[in-house]
Amino acid sequence: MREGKNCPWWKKSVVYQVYPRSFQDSNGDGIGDLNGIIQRLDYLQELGIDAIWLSPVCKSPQDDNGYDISDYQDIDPMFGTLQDMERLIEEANKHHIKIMIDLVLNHSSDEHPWFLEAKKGRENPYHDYYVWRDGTEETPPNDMRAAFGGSAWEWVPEIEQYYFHQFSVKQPDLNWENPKLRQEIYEMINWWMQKGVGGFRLDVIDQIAKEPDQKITQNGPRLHEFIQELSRETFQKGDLITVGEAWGATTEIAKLYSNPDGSEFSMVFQFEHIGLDQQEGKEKWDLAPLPFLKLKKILERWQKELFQCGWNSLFWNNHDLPRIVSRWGNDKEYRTESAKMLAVLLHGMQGTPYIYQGEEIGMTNVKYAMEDYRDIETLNMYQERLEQGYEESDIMTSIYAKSRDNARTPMQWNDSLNAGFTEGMPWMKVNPNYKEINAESQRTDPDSIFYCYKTLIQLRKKYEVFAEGAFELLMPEHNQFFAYTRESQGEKLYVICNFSEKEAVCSLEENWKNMQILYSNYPESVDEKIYRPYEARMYLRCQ
Ligand code: TEU
Ligand code: CA
Repeated sequence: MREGKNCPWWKKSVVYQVYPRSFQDSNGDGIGDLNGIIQRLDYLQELGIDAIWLSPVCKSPQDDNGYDISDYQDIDPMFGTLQDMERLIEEANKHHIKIMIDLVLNHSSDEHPWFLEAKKGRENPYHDYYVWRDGTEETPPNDMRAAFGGSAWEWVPEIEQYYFHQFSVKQPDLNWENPKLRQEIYEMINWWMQKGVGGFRLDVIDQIAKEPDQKITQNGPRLHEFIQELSRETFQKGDLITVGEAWGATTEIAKLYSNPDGSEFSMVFQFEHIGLDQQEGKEKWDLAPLPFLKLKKILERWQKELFQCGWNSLFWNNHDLPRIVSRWGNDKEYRTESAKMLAVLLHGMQGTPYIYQGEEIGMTNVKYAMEDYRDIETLNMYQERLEQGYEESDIMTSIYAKSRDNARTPMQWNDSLNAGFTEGMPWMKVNPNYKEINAESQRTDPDSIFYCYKTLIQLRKKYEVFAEGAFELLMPEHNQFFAYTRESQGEKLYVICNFSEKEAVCSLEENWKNMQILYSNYPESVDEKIYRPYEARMYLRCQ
C-alpha cells in the first residue's frame, strides 16, 4: 500500500491521546497545560507517535472537564492562551507530530454566548440554536434521562420552556436542524484548519441528529446527511485525520462513517467490545466478568467487515475508560507482561491505534476515598445510587472498576514529589504507585512496556502487512488464546497472545523455526508451543 489515494497517511500512523489537565503542569497551579505538553514533545517523539489527540482546551466552565465549551475559538486560561496553542502546533510539527483537536459539537456550555442569548426569549435569533419544548414546570415533555443522571429536560422559568440536554444541565444540546448554527460551526472548524491543526476528534457525533419527541438520540434520521455536509464544508479541504466518537456504531454504520471515498470521516471509535464486562441491559457500573470468546468474536467481526471498505480505530483506553491493564490484564504480579500482551494484541490488528497517556508505561486504576474523586459522572452516580438504597461498599466497588477518574490521575513522569506532574497541589491525587510506575524508570529499562509500544509503532511503519493484511482469527473457541493472522502480498503475520495468567499450549502446526520473530514479551523459551502467563508473540513469514 503506497501513500496516495488508497493509502492516506493516517493508515500507517499511531495517535496518542493527551488529557491536558493531567499531562504536565508547567506553572505550578496543579493543572496540566499547553506549555507542559510542549515540554514533553521530545518524549512523545521518542515513543514514535504521529499525532496527538488533545482533549478539549477551549474556554469552558469545566463542568465536564472541558467537554462543555463556552468559546470554540479561544483557549481556557487554565490551559494557556491562543498563542500557546499556536506554539504547540508549531513545536509539535517540528517533532513530526500533528495536533488533532476535540470538537464538541453535540452541545455547548450553558455559558456560551449563544445559549445566554437563546434563553432570553423565544424570538431571540439564537433561540433555535438549541432544542426547546413547551411544557409546564411539573411535567417535562417526556421521561428521557441525561447521561450524567436526572431528567434530560431543564425548565427555564423566564421563558416557560424546557431545553434538552443529553449530558449535564450545563451542557445544553445544540440544534443541528438549524442551518445557521451548522454554518457557524463550519466557519469555526475552517478557522482551526487555518491554524494548522492536523485533524479532529468529534465528540458523541452520533448524537447530533436527535429527535427527542421520538426519544431518538443516537443515529437519528438526518445524521449522515449532517455529517456529509460537515465533511464537505470543512475536512475535505485538507489532508486531515478525523475520527468520530460513536457509541451507537455497528459495522454497517461504520462503513458509512469511514467510507474510503472520504465523504464522512477517516474512521470512528466504536464501543461494542467496551461494554462487555457489564450486566446486559444495565449500566457500566453493574459489573460482570469479561466474556472472552465474545470479545474475540466482536473484534473479528469489526476486522473482517471493514476490510477494504472502511477503517478501524484501535483502542483499549481513553479518558472515559478504566485502565486496560487493571481491567482485562493483571495489574499485580503480571502487570508488565499483561500490559505488553494487550499492546501486541491491539497493535497487530488493522486500523489506526490510539494510545492513551500513561498506557505506554502501564499505569493502573486507583482506589481513592470518595472525596478524592472529581468526575461529574462518578459523583452524580454515587449520590443517585445512595439515594436508591445501594450499599456504599458496592458503589465503591463499581467506582474502583469503572470510574472515569481511573484514567484521569496525573501522568507519572518520575519518582519525585507528585510524580513530576506538578510542583503545586495536583487537581487530582497522583496514583500512589508512581515511585514504581513512571516514565523515567520505564525509559531506562530496555525491557519496559514503553519500549514494547515503541517497537510496535516501528513495526507498523516497517511492514506493509500491518496496514494492509487480511485478518483471520485462529483458535476461536480457545479460552486462553487470542490469536490471529494478517496476510498480504506474500507476508503473513502471526499474533499469538495468551490472554490469561495460566500457561497455555498452542496447538498450531506451523513451522515456527522458519519464521522471523518480530516481537515477544518473554525471553526465548525451550518449548515454543508453551506460552507463559500473558505471553505474546508476533511472527512474520515471508514467501
Ligand atoms: O463521551 C460520550 C459518552 O457517551 C460518555 O459520557 C460515556 O457514556 C461515559 O463516559 C461512559 O462512562 C464523550 C466524552 O468522551 C466525555 O468525556 C464527555 O463527558 C461526553 O462525551 C460529553 O461531552
Ligand atoms: Ca498549569
